Amino acid sequence: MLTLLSATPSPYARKNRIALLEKSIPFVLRSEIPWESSTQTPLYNPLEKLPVLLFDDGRPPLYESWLIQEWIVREYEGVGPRLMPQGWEEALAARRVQVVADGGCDAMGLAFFETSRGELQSSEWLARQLRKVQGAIRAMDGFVKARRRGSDFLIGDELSIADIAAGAMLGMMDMVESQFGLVQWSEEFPELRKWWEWLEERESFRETRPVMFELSEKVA
Ligand SMILES: N[C@@H](CCC(=O)N[C@@H](CS)C(=O)NCC(=O)O)C(=O)O
Repeated sequence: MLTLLSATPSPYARKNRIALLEKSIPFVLRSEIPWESSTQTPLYNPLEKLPVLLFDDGRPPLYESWLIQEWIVREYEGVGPRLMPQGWEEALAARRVQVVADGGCDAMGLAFFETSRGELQSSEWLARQLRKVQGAIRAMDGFVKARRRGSDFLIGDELSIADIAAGAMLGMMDMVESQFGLVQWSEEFPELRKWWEWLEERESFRETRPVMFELSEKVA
């Protein structure tokens, strides 16, 4: 049985959870708070980050959400939706969307912790990260507008790692917009919002909506 170390608000772990659910692969979900001293994450990932995929047959843990996606796609190639376009150009395009989505989440994470630094907060650093967040959202709007005529999905005609990554990033942005007001995107990008809301109705997305937790220890 597979175990996924996850965090309830994590857009990265959400990508892997959605891929596993879409392919109906059974797994145990273990939710952690990777910023707290009680976390088990460093036991499995020297970078101390979630998600981590654990195997029960002695194989070493797999970490980094894009790498776990690649593993799922390859290992379960004939099971359920492919999640990766077959042609090289389209596969590259899907991975490009994922890079932008993950990078947008990285920048938002840095911005979020910067706001907790009180008088040490750097307005330049915060502005830089939020600019990247806006850039990622704008790029996502472009990807949605550029999708193939007649297709709901970002690359080709089927759900892929691109839609999953974009949806997970926008889910994070939605949570941050409503709970912390660090970003506003819904009004500026109505078509993107509509596409994301459509995606969120999919069962695998509904089952994995992000839930914020309280941090009891100082992180930054
Ligand atoms: N590039 C990594 C990012 C993962 C990441 O930042 N995860 C957060 C949780 S949402 C984490 O574990 N942070 C702990 C830390 O940065 O120390 C991936 O895609 O897996």
